[in-house]
Amino acid sequence: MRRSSFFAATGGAMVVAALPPLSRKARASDLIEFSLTSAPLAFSPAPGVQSAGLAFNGSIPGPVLRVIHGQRMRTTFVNRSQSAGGETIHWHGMILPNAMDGADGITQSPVPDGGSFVYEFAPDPPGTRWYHDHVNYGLALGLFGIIIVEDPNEEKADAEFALVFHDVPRPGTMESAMRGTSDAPMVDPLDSPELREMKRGDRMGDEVAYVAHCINGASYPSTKPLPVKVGQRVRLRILNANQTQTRYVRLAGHSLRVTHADGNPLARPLVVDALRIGVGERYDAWFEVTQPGAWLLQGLSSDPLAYEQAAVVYTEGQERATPMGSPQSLEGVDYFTYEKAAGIALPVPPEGGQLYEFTLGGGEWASSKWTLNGRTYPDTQRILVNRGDHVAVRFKNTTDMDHPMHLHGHVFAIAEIDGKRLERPLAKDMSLVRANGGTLMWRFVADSPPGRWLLHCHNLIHMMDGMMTEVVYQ
Ligand SMILES: [Cu+2]
Repeated sequence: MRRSSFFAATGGAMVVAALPPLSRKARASDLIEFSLTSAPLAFSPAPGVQSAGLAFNGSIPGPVLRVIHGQRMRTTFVNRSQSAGGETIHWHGMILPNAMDGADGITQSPVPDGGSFVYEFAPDPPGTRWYHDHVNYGLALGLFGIIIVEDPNEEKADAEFALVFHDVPRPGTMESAMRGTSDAPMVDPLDSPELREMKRGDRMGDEVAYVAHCINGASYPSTKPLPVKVGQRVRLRILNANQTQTRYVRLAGHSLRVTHADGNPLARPLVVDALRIGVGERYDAWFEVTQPGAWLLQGLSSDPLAYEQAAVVYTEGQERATPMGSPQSLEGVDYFTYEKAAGIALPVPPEGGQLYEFTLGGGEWASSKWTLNGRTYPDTQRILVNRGDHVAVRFKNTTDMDHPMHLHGHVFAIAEIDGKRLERPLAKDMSLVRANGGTLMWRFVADSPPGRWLLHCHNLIHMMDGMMTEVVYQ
């Protein structure tokens, strides 16, 4: 007999309460049902900032969905967004039937306003994944959330928090960035490789201006604090849902023990001072509370508004203490990189197989083209595979921006960076390819369900301006 259990994913303000463990009833169910409704949401992420967004179930980010690996999940999506182009839900980082992938115009038609669609699959692999709209600007306006696929065999934390870093775009800024005429500056923190590679007089044209920097939908000091206790080992599941920018994340007074990259376990945890999280990436980072106090968890940048992207971590009785913060700089900060990570805990795809090479280009001033080998989607070269093929994809970035490259429906291994082979490849579904000549190579086995799987830059501007292709199972 199949048992089923229904959770109304509730709306309202997102509370950074420690994530509750699943109820006994939910654990005993074979099938978990969720309901997600998209609709316009007027919200104020910071004092004086009014924003017209789109939300799942009335909150930005949408509710944290949680299932146990092995359970099936059925999600009824109802679109009340009033968007002309419709919406879909993409399950980012999941290996799932192609028809459930939510790729607009590829695996399904967009769900029109007033329509609905049922997504059903067994979420795999376990880890911190996310879900988001895959049509036009829906993602930038707020249609995203974290989904946790719990691995029952994993080390348990004493407390766990899901944190979405996202930023609210200034109205019209996405459109001007797509035309390549944006006046928004780059805002990476001082001493970041991104900022160091900027040349004098660089006119970006492609940056998006943000009016508020949020953690779970609010700016500091309105962010919900994270209550912890002395002696706890705390697990943070962090998503960068910003559409265009890398985030450096630091917790003052603590190092972070990174155990998972994009939800996939590292062979060995890596202890760092800060995370470096590209667009769409997730990291699981742990810390220990060894003494009473109050500390800021911050997203670092050179943007004067950046102080707003922070939340207080405090022990009982320290609610009113002035929290310890970190400088808005990376000088002397040991931050996470793919090269430092101890690598994959999954079988490493063997070397060899078909190699595909893509030069990442475009992004000239006043141009609305971002390209793969000089072409924009849908005229880009496809990767044609037969099930079981070994595939290698090498990117060469000739532009002056990093590109967060993403593949739907697969976990790949980052096998080589800037021509250097990684001793232990890193299992990911996102990968930042360094600007100004950087190269990066993926290896994967084409053993996902057959279909058409998008491969694209997850910078929303670059994706919509053409930096996209498909892996097609023949
Ligand atoms: Cu890009």
